[in-house]
Amino acid sequence: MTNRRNFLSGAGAITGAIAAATVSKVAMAALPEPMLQTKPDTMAPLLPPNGRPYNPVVTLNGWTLPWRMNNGVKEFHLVAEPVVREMAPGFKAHLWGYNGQSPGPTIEVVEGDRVRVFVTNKLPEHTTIHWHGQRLPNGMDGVAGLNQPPIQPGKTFVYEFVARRPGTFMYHPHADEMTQMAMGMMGFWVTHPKGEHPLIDKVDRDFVFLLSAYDIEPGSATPKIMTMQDFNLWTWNSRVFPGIDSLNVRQNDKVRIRVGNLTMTNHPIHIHGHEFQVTGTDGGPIPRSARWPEVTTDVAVGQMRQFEFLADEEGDWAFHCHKSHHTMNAMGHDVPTMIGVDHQDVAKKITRLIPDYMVMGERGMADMGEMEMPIPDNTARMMSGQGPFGSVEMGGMFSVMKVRKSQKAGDYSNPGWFKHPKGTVAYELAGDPPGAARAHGAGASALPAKNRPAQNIEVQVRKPAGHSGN
Ligand SMILES: [Cu+2]
Repeated sequence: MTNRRNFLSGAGAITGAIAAATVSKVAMAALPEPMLQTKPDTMAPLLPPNGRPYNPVVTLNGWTLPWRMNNGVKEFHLVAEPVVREMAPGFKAHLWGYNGQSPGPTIEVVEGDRVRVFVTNKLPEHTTIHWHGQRLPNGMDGVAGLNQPPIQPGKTFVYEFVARRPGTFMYHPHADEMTQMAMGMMGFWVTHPKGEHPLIDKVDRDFVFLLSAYDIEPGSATPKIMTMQDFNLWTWNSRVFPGIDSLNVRQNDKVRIRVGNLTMTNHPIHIHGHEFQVTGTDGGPIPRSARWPEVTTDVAVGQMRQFEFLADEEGDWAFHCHKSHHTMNAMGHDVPTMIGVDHQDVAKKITRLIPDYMVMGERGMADMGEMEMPIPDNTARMMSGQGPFGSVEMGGMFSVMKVRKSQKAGDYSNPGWFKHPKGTVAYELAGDPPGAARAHGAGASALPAKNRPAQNIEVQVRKPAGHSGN
């Protein structure tokens, strides 16, 4: 961060065109230099000069916006602008965002902080920012036309309010929302509790994920903004697997994951190997007596959820949206189901006309993950990501939580793949399998003749011991 020193020393103010008449003289004198994110890597939280009374959140493949104090007010500067977001290696999208990236930087404050946010508009059209979930004066709520005039291109507006309640929040435009959210304009906001809070526990790792969706044709770079439902890219912090960093934790770390959903559909968020409790919603922390254990929690449109667990099982655990189409990237949605269809003969005829023609999907779509078939430039593979045992066959809203005993205190670098203890990995059976029970009349006979097993396996259903039957 070469900008950091300038920022902290207060040097460098925005000049010229952006210095707009809408900002008062007092505010202009204090306008902080806009900070930019230049790479999609996860950035370590910056240390404010006077320390911080909280454990900062980790925005995977993102960052937290630095602030500066001005007479007891925490000042931030957001710049709404076109950005280029690398969604995965080899695939860059042309989006709109804040301070160089989409999503915009995470804003982190403490309950009771007075916050001043300068918002400079470098988009080709007007915008506003709505502070989703916050208690604030009505005129700071950011709905264009209702609470304020829109911020015209080139202008800077000032929002100021007290962060009254601790919790998980988001920010996004409330002007030409359909376009601006389809283009990636959104960010996360976390208000930490002031001191001890009876319902908000201290955690070792605190991850934030903003869910968004895009419709970008394979080979192109700009989202189709009129799309209502048929999105083809499902992203976490505007990244798709294998472009999403892993969640690296030490064994027995207390982990909190905060999720905000600014897509047009719900997402059942699922973690492997552990049970969690939803400890907070958009409205704040949940009373302890009302929490229950889960392994999947649905995050509906416009909602925020935070859930917590003890990461006590070592390993590489999948963490993903459970809608299977949301763990795939562009392509695949218009492909007919070919399972069980023998089209070798047809393929031979087509190959005479089109030499590069490939038979696809006859045995399912897993081949797609392995074939590495040619795809248009600037396109994320539909399902990919290499793991220690081959292709993970995932895309979109998928990552891995890496729980390690050996992770040193304070070191959350990527430990690589899990080394499974001997005898703890599923293995191929040598020899013949034992008989398997199957439902009457189902199974092999439904397959085309050439795919049927040579013989049916004898069905043996045993009653549980001690059960007298009926
Ligand atoms: Cu989903």
